[in-house]
Amino acid sequence: MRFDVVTLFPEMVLKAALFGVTGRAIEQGLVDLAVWNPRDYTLDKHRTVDDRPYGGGPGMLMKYQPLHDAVQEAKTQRQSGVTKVVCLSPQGVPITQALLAKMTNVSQLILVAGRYEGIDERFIEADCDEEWSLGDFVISGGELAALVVIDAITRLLPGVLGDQESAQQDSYSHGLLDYPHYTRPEVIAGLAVPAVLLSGNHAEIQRWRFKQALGRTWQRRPDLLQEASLTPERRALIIEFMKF
Ligand code: 9D3
Repeated sequence: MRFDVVTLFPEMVLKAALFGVTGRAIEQGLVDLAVWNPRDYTLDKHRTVDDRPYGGGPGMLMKYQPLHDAVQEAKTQRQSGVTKVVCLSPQGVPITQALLAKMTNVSQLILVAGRYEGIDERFIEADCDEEWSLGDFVISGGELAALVVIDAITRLLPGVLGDQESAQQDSYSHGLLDYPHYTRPEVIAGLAVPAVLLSGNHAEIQRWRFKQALGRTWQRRPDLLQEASLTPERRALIIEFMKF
């Protein structure tokens, strides 16, 4: 899969992507990453990428033409298959694992990172297929969001994770938060590893972990527990969890 990021801070995206899982995927040729700076597509001597909003108000907007030309240049690098253009902005639909999973069959994903107060709406209407957000909080631009998207999609591509990690990913598609994890030593700051994890009883360990996953989801993310998925068996486990 090929990622193209249109950004005023290309080195921020390139450098960060070279770490860890994404860096390895790029080295192995499973992922290609290129960056395009709209400033390189300006036509005036001051290389202007921003302008004032019609109707007034604070801040500046990203101009249409440099963004449009940068995206067109990225499209000339198109592989066989589908190209999608996604704009990252606070007004986008919130990114979910399901949304990202749908993108694994796209061969070129062009991610447009906004800066300033926003982007001329005609660019979003005429040039973008989708508009995505990280969630309901404010960050300073779309670059970190583009990196999040690249990381999360790369992890889903065949051959990127080891067999064990991939299988684990499958088993967490049950939509619950993870259970707590412990490693050596057995006691830290007076806190002991739960006895069941030392028992060697794998059925009991599985039941305890599932109870923890359900209980923590109920406590912290009740929005993830749709009424439908709360079987009588699961309700009983949550009630058992509540007793601690
Ligand atoms: C005053 C209105 N603000 C919009 C909520 C202004 C504004 C804040 C932050 C305009 C642009 C930005 C830059 N943010 C992004 O480009 C961004 C973002 C975000 O701020 N939150 C969550 N997801 C994303 S994706 C891109």
